[in-house]
Amino acid sequence: MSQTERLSSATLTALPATVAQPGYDRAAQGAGIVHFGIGAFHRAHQAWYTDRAMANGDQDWGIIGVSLRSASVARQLNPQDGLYTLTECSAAGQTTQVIGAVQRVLVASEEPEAVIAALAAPETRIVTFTVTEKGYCRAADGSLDPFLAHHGSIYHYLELGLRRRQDAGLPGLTLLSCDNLAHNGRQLERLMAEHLERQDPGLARWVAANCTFPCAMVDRIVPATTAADRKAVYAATGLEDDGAVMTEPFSQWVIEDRFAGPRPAWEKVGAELVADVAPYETAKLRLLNGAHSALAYLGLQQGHTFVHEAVADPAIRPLIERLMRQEALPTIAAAPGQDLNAYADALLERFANPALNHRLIQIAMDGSQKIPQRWLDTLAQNRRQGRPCPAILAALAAWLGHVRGDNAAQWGPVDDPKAGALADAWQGGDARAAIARIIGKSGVVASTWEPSQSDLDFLADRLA
Ligand code: CS2
Repeated sequence: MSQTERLSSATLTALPATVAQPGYDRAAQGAGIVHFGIGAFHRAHQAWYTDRAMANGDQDWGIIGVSLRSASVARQLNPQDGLYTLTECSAAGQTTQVIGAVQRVLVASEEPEAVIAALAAPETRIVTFTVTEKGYCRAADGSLDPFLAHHGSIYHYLELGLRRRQDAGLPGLTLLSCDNLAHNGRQLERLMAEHLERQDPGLARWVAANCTFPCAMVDRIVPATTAADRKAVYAATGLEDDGAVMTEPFSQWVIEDRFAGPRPAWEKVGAELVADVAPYETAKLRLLNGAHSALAYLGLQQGHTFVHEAVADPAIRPLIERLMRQEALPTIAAAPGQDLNAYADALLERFANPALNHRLIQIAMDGSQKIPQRWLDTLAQNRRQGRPCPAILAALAAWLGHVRGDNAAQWGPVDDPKAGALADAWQGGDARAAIARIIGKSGVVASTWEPSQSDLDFLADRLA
């Protein structure tokens, strides 16, 4: 065998015994799931659970992945028959396995008909989404931005696929958002309804009667794969893998039990099916993601590159502890048995994982889409309860500095769909004016919170 042979169905037999392979006959599996946004996170999370479910005896839950625009994942995975490796990294070392749940990847902008046909296939029962916060096409007031929704969005393809199902008399679908939005299922349901009310009210009624939109909390830290990671995977497997994903050992998926039809028995392979996801989702967004974004902006400000460096910095660590335990935690009504202090302890340990090399700049992207559910809702609730939030305010000041361009010399231009509007808000350089243009009722960022006079003093002082 040549040294540069690539992972595929044909080369699986060449893998060493240390690399676990799909525990089921891939060729015998139909596809039951269409997934939009087949990035590294999906491959390390929902696809990993689904792979385990099929190894556990579930049949016909193969995944057809869809990228809305970029052909890069299709180029990585299609020549590999959808196969890729997942490597769990911790201080104790790395374990690599091959995941077989993904059957193929479609690029919607290049082959829209194939995407519509996959959505309309009788065997498709579930559509899952990891299209990131900006993929939901929300305007600053939270409503659907019709311009964004009309141009190659999930809504466009769903409309065409669901209409074909309606016309064919097929059952509806479960549309399962796996993005880090508050009440993600309810938001997708509302935004989809707004789109269909404009396009086809009859289809809107059919969707309301035949489809469901469960909420879900998804959690696994998945840093972007680097060239060095691919080399390590090659060393462990003897095969090139362009689709390799690196992740932590931890994983959690809490799903609202609200399916329109059949589903894999994900609960038998580690997922939790519950009546109400809200306490898990709120805790995850405000503690994990809230702390993550704070580490990103405060860490970049202090010259760090990775999460594990920022969380170990004595100038940052107390703020992260405070943000989680004194600011976010009191705003969450825990579910029975949910121990939020233990959750915060576990998060600090996960952030400290020295083997993950999770880049702060990766978390720093798209802040305008992330901070509302990570920080601003927490600030609003604490305001009502009369509790000060100096840690979140310090993080917010660091973000405002980031979008002003404070880190651009080292890390390049601000990566955010609202980068232009954020830069415009900073024109003139006056911090108070910029803050007013960025946060508030008609600001760039959708906000349930507005700074008080003393918050403004605090922020402006830090930005001086
Ligand atoms: C991170 C998340 O990039 C980010 O914004 O906060 O991707 C985070 O790693 C995941 O939500 C963890 O489950």
